[in-house]
Amino acid sequence: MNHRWRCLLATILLLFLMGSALQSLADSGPAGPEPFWTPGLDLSRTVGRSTFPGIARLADGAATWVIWVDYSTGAGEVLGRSRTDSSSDWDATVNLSNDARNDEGSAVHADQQGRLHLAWTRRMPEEGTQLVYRQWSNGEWEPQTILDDNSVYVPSSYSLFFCQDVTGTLWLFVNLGSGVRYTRLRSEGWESLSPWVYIYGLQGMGAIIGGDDGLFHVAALGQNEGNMGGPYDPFLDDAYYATTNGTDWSPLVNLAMTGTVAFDLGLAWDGDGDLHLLWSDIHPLGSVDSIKSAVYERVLSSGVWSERVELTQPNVDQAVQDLVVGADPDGWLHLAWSEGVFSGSSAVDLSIRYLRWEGLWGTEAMVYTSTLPSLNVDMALDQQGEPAVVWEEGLSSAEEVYFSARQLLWPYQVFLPDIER
Ligand SMILES: [Ca+2]
Ligand SMILES: [Ca+2]
Ligand SMILES: [Ca+2]
Repeated sequence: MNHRWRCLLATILLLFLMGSALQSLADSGPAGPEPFWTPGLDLSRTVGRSTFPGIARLADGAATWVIWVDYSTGAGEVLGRSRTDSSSDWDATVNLSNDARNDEGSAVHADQQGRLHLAWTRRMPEEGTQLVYRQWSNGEWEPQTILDDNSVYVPSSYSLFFCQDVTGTLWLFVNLGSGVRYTRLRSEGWESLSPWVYIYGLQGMGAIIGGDDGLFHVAALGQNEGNMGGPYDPFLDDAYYATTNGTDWSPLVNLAMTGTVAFDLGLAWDGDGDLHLLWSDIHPLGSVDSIKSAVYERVLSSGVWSERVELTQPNVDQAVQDLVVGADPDGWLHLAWSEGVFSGSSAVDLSIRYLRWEGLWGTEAMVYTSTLPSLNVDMALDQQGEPAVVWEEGLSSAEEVYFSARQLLWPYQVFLPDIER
């Protein structure tokens, strides 16, 4: 076909498409924008396992960072990739740990001053355990700082939680089993870590959030128990709640009780000042206590906890795994989770789903549909309250880190995909 014919055909096609678009606009009247999840983008693309992604958006909206732990060199490394939000163009992957020892358990947080805070655990048998910190500010990563140097090799990486208190001070909580300690960021840097405190009944922190009351509110895993207080399934957990000022802790209260066990936990304040505590139950086949696999919620309003409510739409053989929940600047809540179906005793076809709360929980949306495991979802919200999620995708020997963002598309708008550089 010669050039003139191609130009003519292209012009005819364009006129046809414009006509169709105008016709559909006329048909639908003043249609609003439609929410749309961008196709899952593989951000890691390494030969080894790429796991436990975290996502943070800078407060000024300039960039999004995705951080994960990668095993392509044998020992774990903390890798990161960023996108300038105005261009949707992902920069090359950077190695943020870059150390022969095992770097794992990363946590990332964007503060209101436009900085990123990154912490992780560095371990090596015979060489002990370190808590490593790195800050991104003024457009670059500062050198690594060692916040704690322990000659003991601990059996797993620490669970790390960045959290702001009511005054805006940033805290880093460090959890290992029933032990918790913290450090606070001062103008001269991080304080020395507080001594370990051991919390009766605590089997692991799931989420922590600062409150207007000056306390931190904690969702935690503790012993699975029934009405008589005794254990149902000693190897499974229930969802517990406590408050702390960092040093002193209230007793842990079991919010799950009978009929469910807890696997993953989330916490968020809504715009009315009510606290939502969510947990996932993954064990209907492994526990006499679990009725079904689902995401459950209880809400603390004026000092009273609501009854347990199932948030996920019930599906046949539903298999829910992990979840993440967050609040946007308007006080609406956003929930993303991993859900598939049970096939025999294992969960298959795990996909990523999304639900938002605007006074009531809305209708489930699919973020990413997959026949491979889609797990360990994390989420960040922009100033307009639009979420972006990351998760690990693939078999448990070859996961990659995937990204998808919710966008509002007007009927005549064209989706421009993220670019893999
Ligand atoms: Ca990989
Ligand atoms: Ca390393
Ligand atoms: Ca229970």
